[in-house]
Amino acid sequence: MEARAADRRIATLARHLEASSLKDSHEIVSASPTSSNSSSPSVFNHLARAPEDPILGVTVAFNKDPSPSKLNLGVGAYRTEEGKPLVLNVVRQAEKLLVNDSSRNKEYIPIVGLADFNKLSAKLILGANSPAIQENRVTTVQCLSGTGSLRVGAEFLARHYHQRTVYITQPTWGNHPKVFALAGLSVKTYRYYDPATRGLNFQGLLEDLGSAPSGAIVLLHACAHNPTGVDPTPAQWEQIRQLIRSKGLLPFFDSAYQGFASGSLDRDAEPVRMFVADGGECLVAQSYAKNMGLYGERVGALSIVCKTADVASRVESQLKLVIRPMYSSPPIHGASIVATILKDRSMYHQWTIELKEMAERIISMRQQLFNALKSRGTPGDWSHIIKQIGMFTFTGLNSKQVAFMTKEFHIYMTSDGRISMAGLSSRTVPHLADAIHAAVTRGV
Ligand code: PGU
Repeated sequence: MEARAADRRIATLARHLEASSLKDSHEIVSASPTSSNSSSPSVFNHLARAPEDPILGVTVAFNKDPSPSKLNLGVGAYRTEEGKPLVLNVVRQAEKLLVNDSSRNKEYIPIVGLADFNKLSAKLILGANSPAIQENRVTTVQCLSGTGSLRVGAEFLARHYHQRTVYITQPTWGNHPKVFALAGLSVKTYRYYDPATRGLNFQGLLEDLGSAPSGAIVLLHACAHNPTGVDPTPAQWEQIRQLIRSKGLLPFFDSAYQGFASGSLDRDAEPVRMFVADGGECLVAQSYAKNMGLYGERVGALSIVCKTADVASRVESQLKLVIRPMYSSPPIHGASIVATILKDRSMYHQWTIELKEMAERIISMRQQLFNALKSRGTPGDWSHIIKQIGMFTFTGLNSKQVAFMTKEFHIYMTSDGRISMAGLSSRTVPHLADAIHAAVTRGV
């Protein structure tokens, strides 16, 4: 098999480590010829300290801050008006049913996960009446949340797809390039966001995808683009679809926020359904972290929509070979919660209500922050706060301003100026507005 990019990188890294560890072991041998003991240096002595993750590291720094007024707007995780994590009532209800069901056991589930969960997940994203599902052209595997679904999809493509280049939006979620590069794909970017308009650089997007090599994989954020909060309009999606199909590019949707953009699960799935409706192939990674609040349960799904049922079943057989040596089979609990909710009409309905409440609270935070900046007369046009959608606002604040707000106001956010609106409440809006006002007016 042709050496993959990741293999080459790992081999180079291994050679480098080998060279330095050989040197160290030589020194150890001459210092202590008998054997290693507690006074000899660690076999990991050569390791440099790795930096914290740019997103999850924000929480690490936040947790260390003793200030009572500290505010974490880094990670995209929903908080209540009281600033507390939220477990949805419908999730509690499903968990009770599961715990009280003594017929349940803890046996391994299949490599591909729970059958019910997979079927219902495909239905959730592709639509109840999707012809692709009815024709058995979709294979769905339960994975470890959105990240795991992307990674399994990327590993599968690196092994079995002829074109090893993936195009991701500029900018994008910080983990995307790592997930794809370490799976062995070559990562390129396409223009997406225009800082001047704080909107979509549609022309740039069309040009870059238009000049992508035929067959290239294109990562698309299904809705609520992270970090910009800027999505194409339905008409723009249609143009993107035509371009992708005419060039034979392969769409790979990342759906981490279904329901969070508009408050409607169906509306947020429209871009994906538009691509599936044309009969072409695509991949979709789904996460239940945000829309069901199941962050730490790690529940997600990868669906691959194929041309025929026969191809789909062969794809699934190969996905099993990708998954088995990675983690063997996925965990039961989170997927059982999701399946319990999705298959019960009344629980499903209750979920949509709670989801809408979360989406609406975020929208009201946008308005409140916008109003607070307006009332302070903060210089600049802040209308993008109410125009952008989903969990995040891409404020336009630079890394120095962010550092200033952290130091002076104990407000934590990613250095690219992204704030998680879901972490904000009516109580904390004035504090954030004061901080932004100070950062902008003091010429930081
Ligand atoms: N895809 C996108 C676009 C995301 O924003 C995230 C999470 C994921 C996938 C993966 O989520 P899972 O938890 O694996 O389902 N992004 C959040 C959460 C923190 C993180 O970086 O993982 C964020 O704050 O950007």
